[in-house]
Amino acid sequence: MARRALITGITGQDGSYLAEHLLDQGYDVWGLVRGQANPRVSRVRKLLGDVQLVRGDLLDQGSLISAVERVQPDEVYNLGAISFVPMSWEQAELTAEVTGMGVLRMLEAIRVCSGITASRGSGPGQIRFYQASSSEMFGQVRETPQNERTPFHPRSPYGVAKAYGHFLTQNYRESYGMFAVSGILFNHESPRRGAEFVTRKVTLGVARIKLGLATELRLGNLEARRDWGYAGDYVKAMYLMLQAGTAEDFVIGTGRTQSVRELVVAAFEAAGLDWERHVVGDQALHRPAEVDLLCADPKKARVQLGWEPSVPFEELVAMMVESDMRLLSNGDDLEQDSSWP
Ligand code: NDP
Ligand code: GDR
Repeated sequence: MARRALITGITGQDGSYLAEHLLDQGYDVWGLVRGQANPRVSRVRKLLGDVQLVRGDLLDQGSLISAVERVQPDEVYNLGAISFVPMSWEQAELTAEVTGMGVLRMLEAIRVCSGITASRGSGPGQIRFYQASSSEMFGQVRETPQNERTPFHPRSPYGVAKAYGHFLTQNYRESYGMFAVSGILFNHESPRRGAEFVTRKVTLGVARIKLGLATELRLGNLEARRDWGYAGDYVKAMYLMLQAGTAEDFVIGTGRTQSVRELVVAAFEAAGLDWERHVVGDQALHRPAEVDLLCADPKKARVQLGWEPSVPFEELVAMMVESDMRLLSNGDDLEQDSSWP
């Protein structure tokens, strides 16, 4: 019988790539969707025709228990979250509930449905659990590159909520013997990236300027450095972590770091534009506390999982610019709230 996976966050960037990858592996794929008339659900239906949907919300314990009972998954990938860092200052409590407590609710749903207690731990045939942890947990780093042993110092309510989910996943593994792991993923991008994140904001901005739809692009901190990879590669690492012989956490990234300024230069160059004529610095788009430098040490994943990134930074940026040029040339565009930092 085909293995069965349940993905929370199926309507997001990673959810779509992971679903495609698992379908390719012959999985029976289910996605958890929320809301009454969530417009992103119809997009998922079109993009991922073979995925089955089950209703549920990370804010609602009962709905997660019902979803696990109905789907009877072999693997659960918990990608659902409020994932935009600036939003986590504006709605810190909601972020804690969805991004942090949501992990507890999902783990409890698995524990209850599997009949696991402290005295009766997890056995063979158990549900395997993947938690989408983040390099944002490192925050203000004292060492670079960052690996699985680097201490956390999160700099946003989002990072704090992710750290809670991370430690809780570790704790359920240690308390109940559950196969529960976290991937500490560094920034990963694609043409499906949300328009509010800086890579997509820049590539959409470049495409609009190139096509004469805009003249300027307002940005915040150009000096922050990130380790940017391709989302299609990173979902494969999630899958590999759940196929491993032992339950362990892994850092996933490229091992290279670029500044936002370098991202801007690469994107404008890809369209043959001079960035200095169009980019406007905006103090209002700076964050209350910034993560200045992230750079992964993905050695453990390379050695133990055989995982390697395949798309270099410049190629990734060019891919996104090209895709946004095509999108806008077809008369489509994405709504963007320009007040978000
Ligand atoms: P997206 O923001 O694209 O997707 C987030 C998903 O979470 C959406 O499908 C959204 O569904 C869902 N969601 C939001 N609130 C709830 C809720 N209350 N109940 C159930 N689902 C909910 O994120 P990405 O795909 O980029 O990231 C996937 C995960 O990986 C996230 O947890 C993110 O924090 C984490 N991460 C991402 C990295 C990256 O660089 N992309 C790096 C490291 C970690 P809806 O359509 O209903 O809003
Ligand atoms: P990040 O991604 O916060 O790293 O979180 P984002 O793309 O939002 O920011 C990256 C860096 O760019 C700087 N920046 C701007 N960012 C945005 N969004 N808009 C701007 O105008 C702008 N100008 C400069 C930011 O200050 C920051 O330093 C992402 C999310 O996917 C998280 O969910 C995930 O956990 C982490 O990556 C790893």
